[in-house]
This record gives sequence, structure tokens and C-alpha cells, in this order.
Amino acid sequence: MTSKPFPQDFVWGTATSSYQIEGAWQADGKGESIWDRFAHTPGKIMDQSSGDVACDHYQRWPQDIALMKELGLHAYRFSIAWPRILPQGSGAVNQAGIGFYSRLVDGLLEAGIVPFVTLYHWDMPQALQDKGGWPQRSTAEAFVEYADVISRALGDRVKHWITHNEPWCASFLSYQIGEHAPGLHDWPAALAASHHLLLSHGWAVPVLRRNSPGAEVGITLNFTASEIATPTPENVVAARVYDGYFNRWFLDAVCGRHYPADMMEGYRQAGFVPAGGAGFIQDGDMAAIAAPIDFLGVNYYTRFMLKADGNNPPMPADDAEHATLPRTDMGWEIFPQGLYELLCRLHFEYKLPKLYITENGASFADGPGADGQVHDTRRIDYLRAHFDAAHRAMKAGAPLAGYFVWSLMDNFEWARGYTERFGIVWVDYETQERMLKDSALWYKGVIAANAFE
Ligand code: IFM
Repeated sequence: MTSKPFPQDFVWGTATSSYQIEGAWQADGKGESIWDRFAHTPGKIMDQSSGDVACDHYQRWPQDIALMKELGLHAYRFSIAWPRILPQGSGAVNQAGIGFYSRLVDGLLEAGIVPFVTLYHWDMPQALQDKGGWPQRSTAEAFVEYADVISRALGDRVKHWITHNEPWCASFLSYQIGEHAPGLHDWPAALAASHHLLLSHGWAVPVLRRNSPGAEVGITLNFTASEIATPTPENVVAARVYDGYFNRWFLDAVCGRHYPADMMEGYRQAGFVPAGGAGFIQDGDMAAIAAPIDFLGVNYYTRFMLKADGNNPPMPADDAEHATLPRTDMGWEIFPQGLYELLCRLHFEYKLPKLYITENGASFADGPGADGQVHDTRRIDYLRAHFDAAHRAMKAGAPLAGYFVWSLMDNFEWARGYTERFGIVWVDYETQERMLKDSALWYKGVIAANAFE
């Protein structure tokens, strides 16, 4: 096999998020988040679990940094729990929460690991949801206050900021599909939420730049390949619509192309936005959302196989019959070619200045075997195939600057609780012991060589 080298300054990292790993849900003045409330509501989480303890990273972060160092990671992407900083969402600041992240950042820098900080990975203060949450414009205003407070505190040391993680999840998955907190089934609310998430991003960008001189600022979007088996005209439209719903709605807005006209029209026809126009969009909003970014964070896992469904406008249906690729434990088809095509598309069609893969990885349940080790070869195969796709896209010109494997360690997988394991580090939730899986050792080798085979 030939060795595939990456550029000298390529950033190799791993990613996590606050609610998924920290635990300590009530510690040191933290406010309740929408995920605390949601997970504590019976029936919402598959295994009836919550992030109350999770990986106890709030206590064990020095040990977790030591693991990162052992792997030779260049960078670590984590998120800040907004309710630790502003327990009520705005107003009173909780210095103990700031202190936690300040120590974490210092610890990372001492270990030679660059912090990539995400401001919002879904754990909004419940107090803001009580006032309506993301469908309300005031939540975007509160977010900017939060961005200001935390970037004033950390902006001297943190030089990579991500405003939001996967606004599709924070809006449609949460307010329309109802699988994530706060668990609503309301299309108009989801559309307004998506707009206010993006607006809060656009408003926060100049604030982050002001408080963190020289920093790189971006946003992370999640993308899925929208595939069809048979290219009938109806199916081609179905794929385009799904791409509009999941990908273009966010990407076009951030890139200054406004919301896609075809999607807006579809939503109008379905009655999700009023005939007179989307009332949640005010003058100047689209320009604010299009604030220039230094990079786009790309999260990619899988493809969706789709077919037209005339009974369910404007959404297509799953084409389960043709979704025949091998799957991860999430049930997601393994489709590395989609990552190659995505990175090329972002480069050639959207001309983005810089890309980081801020998440990519696989859930496989493999645990310790007879020898006590975790031989997660399927995860290694998954990562290798996706590294290869990224490598090919870079050869084609995509400005990919780094890759963050999801996830550093097994953690709370949202509505699926602890039933899924995405980590390259095994976590024993009884003892909180951590153990490097084979994939972590393999990744360590990739980082050391700056190449893979
Ligand atoms: O665990 C999540 C993460 O929080 C956001 N992106 C997808 C991951 C796997 O589902």
C-alpha cells in the first residue's frame, strides 16, 4: 500500500461536546439546560439515561488532556455549556463556569494542544426555552451576549471559534422532528429557529473577532449526501429538495446567497411560512448572516437514500430498499465518496476559504475482548476510507486544513443515550475508566506519520 501524506501544517484533532461528556449538571452554579430538562423527561431517551454524569469530564479533564497528549493530537474541539456561563441565558455571569473552561484551555495549551471552541452544541439554558427558545429573536440577542462574555474571558488564549454546531439539528431535528430537545413538532417554529440560529451566528462573528484578536471564526454545518437510486424527474427533484432542506438552507445563507428560493417556495406552498413572506426575516438579517467567515466546519457521516413522495410535500421519503451499503450501529450507511463530493462541492461551488472536518466518525459497540483490548477494526476501516476521501478532495483542490475525529471518547449520544459508542477511547461508565481502542492507536500512528496507508 502507498502512504498518503498530508500537508505539513495539517491539523489532526478529535471533538466532543459539553453535554455529551461533562456531567456535573448542577455543579458550581450551572443553570438547567434544555437537555437536562429533556433527558429528565420520561420516554425521551432510549435507555432512560441522561448526561447528569456522562464521562465525568468536568472532574477528569486533566486525565483526558493526558490521553490527548498521548495520542499526539494537535487540536481538541470542545463546546462550552452556555448555562455554566449564564445560568439564566443572559444577565448574571457565573464566574465558576468561566473558571472551569479557563483551566481547561490553559491545560490544553500547556499540553501543546490547540483549543477549537464551539459556543453552541445544543445545551441552551432552559430559562431561554421557557421564553420560547430559538423561534424567538430574543434568543439570538442572548446568544450574542453569551458570545461576548465568554470570548472576553478566553479570547486571549482561544484563537479558533465555532459559533454553532449543526444548526439543522438545533432547529429542524429539535423543533420539527422532535427527536432532540425541546422535542417539538412545529414546522414554522423550526424555520424561525433556523433563522435565529444563523442570525445569532452572524451577529456573534464581529464580537468574537473584537474580543479575540487574530482569531479564526467559523460555523459548523452538518451535511448529508442526498442520493437517489433511479433518476426519474420526480426523484431528481426529491434529492434536490432534501439537499435544500438539510444542506443548502444553511450553506446558502452563510455564503451570502439568501435562503434557497425553491425551498422558500416549497415551504410557502406547504403553509409553513405565510404567503406574504417569512416574517422572521427582518431587513439586514441576511447580510448579517453572511458575515465573512475564516473557515467552514464540516460534519459528515452518511448519505440518505431518497425517493419522491407525492403525499408528503415538500419532503421526499426514505428509499430503504436501495439503501444497501454496510452500516454503522447508528444504522447509517457508510459512504465515503459522499465526503469527497461534498468537499469538492464546497470548494468549487461555494469557494469557501478554508475547511475543517469538525466531525467524522462511526458508532460501533465493540468493547474489551478476551485480551482486555478493544479491537474496533470497523472504526479504523471507516476512518481510513474517509481520510482517503478527504485526501482525494485535497488533491482536487479543496482547502481542507484539518480533521477532527468524532469522538475522543464514548459519550452520551443524545436521544440514544449510552447505546451508541463513537469514541476512539473506550469509557467504562461504571468506573469511568478510559482505555485507548485500537482505532486510537491507529490514529496516533497516522498523526505521527502525518500520513496513512
Ligand atoms: O454525537 C453527535 C454530535 O453531537 C453531533 N454530530 C453528530 C454526532 C453523532 O450523532
